[in-house]
Amino acid sequence: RHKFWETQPVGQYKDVGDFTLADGPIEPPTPLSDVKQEPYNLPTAYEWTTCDMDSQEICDEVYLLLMNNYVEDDENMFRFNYSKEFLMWALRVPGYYRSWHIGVRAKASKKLVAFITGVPARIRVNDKVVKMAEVNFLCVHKKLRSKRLAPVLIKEVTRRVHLENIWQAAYTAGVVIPTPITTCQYWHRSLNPKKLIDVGFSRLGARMTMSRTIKLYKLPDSTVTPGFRKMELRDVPAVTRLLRNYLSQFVVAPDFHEDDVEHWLVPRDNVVDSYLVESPKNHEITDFCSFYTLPSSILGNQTHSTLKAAYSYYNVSTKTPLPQLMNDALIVAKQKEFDVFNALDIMHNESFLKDLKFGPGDGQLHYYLYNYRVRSGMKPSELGLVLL
Ligand code: NHW
Ligand code: EN5
Repeated sequence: RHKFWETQPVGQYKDVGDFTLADGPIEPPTPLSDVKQEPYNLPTAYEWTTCDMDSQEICDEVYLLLMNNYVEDDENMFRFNYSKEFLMWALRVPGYYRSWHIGVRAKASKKLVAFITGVPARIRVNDKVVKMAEVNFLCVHKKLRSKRLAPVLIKEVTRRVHLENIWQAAYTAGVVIPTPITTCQYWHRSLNPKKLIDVGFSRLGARMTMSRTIKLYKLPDSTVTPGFRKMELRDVPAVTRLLRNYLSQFVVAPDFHEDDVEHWLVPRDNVVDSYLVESPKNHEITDFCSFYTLPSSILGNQTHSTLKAAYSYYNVSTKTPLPQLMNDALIVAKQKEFDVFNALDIMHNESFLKDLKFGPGDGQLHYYLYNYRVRSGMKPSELGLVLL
C-alpha cells in the first residue's frame, strides 16, 4: 500500500500496539563514510538547487511556489500562504544548515518546481534528548504531481541530514502514512464570523442568525489579566525557565535553550506574537502565551482573497487559569484583525477549547518521527511539540 514508506525506518502498521518494542532508534547510524556522497538522481529535465534563504530573490521564488502549490483543505477552498518573513524565520533557525533548504528546478527554464526543508532541533522523547531534523514545506508543483518526485525529495533531505550526523526527524502531515505517533484535531475560534461565513470557512449554525452569531463571538476590547503584556528580549531567561519546566511533563517536546526561545518566541511583526503575565506585585513572570501568523489564500471568492489566521503556539500557565490567559490571546488576536484563531488538541489545550467557543474543524494533523519508535497509543494531550 505504501511502496516508498514501507522501505523507510519508520513505525510500520504491523507494529501498532506491540508494546514489547521499546522507545529508541529503529536502525543504528551508519558510518558517515557510508553516506552516499552524490545527490539522488532526478528525472533528466530537472536539477537540484540549494535555496539561499538570505536572498530576497530566492525567498520570492520559494514564496510563490508555496503560495500556488502548497497545502489546501479537503475541498480546495483555502491554501496556506506562508509569508516571506515567516519562511525566513522558520528556516534560518539557530544552527541551521543551508544545505537542508532544497529546491528542484527545471533545467531549461530554471523555474523552481519543488521544495523540501529541514531545520535542526533537539527533541526530547520521554527521558532522552535526540538531535533531529524538523522536515517541512515539502511541495511539488501541481503540474508534476504523482510522478514519484516526493520520495526523491525525502531521500535527498534524509541524505543531507545524515551528512551532518543526524539520524532522526520529526514532521507532521494532513495525510496518513506509516505511522503517526499521534493524531490531533484542529479547532477553530471565530473572531470575524461574518467574513468566515461569507467565504465558506464556517456555516451559520442551526437556528442561528448572523447578528446572533456575531454576538456569540464578541470579545472585550482589551485584555483582562493584570500584568498581561507583550514579551520582550529581556524576558528570554524567565520565559525559557517557565517553558522548560512546563514542557518537561510531555512525552515528546522540544528541548528549548535560551537561544531557541529568543529565535522562536520573541515577537516578530506578522510572524509570531508572544505575551506574558508579569506579577504587578513582585514582577515574577508566571504565565505565557503565543501564536503565529499563517494566512490562507481564499480560492475563488469575489470579495475576499485572504483569510488571516492565528495558530496557537506555546502556552504556559502557572497562576492565571489557562482559559483566562487564552481569552486574552483571543482579545489581542481580534485587535490585530485576525479572522480566526486555530489550535490543536495538544498539551493542555482541551482545558480551554470548549469554554472559549472553539469548534472542531474538518482537518486533522498527524505527527511522525523518522527512525525513532515511541510507545504506541500516545494521546495528543501528551504531545508538547508544535511544528509550523
Ligand atoms: S505536510 C505538507 C506536505 N505538502 C503538501 O501537502 C503540499 C501539496 N502537495 C504536494 O506538494 C508538511 C504533493 O502532493 C506532495 C506529494 C509533495 C506532498 N509527507 O511524488 P508522489 C511537510 O512538509 C508520499 C510524506 O508521486 P505527489 C512534511 C505518498 O505517501 N510523504 O506524490 C513532509 C507516496 O508514498 P507511498 C508523503 O502528490 C514530511 C509518495 O509520497 C506526503 O506528487 C516528509 C507519492 O509521491 C507527505 N505530506 O507529491 C517526510 N504526501 O509510500 C520527511 C505524499 O505511500 C521524513 N507522500 O507510495 C524525514 C526525512 C528526514 C530524515 C532525517 C534522518
Ligand atoms: C503542517 N505544517 O484541512 C502542514 N484545515 O480543520 C500540513 N478547516 O481549516 C498540515 N473544507 O473546519 C495540513 N472550518 C493539514 C491541514 C490542512 C488544512 C485544513 C482545516 C482544519 C480547516 C476549516 C475550513 C473548512 C473548509 C471546507 C473548518 C470550520 C470552522 C468552524 C468555526 C465555528 C465553530 C465550528 C468550526
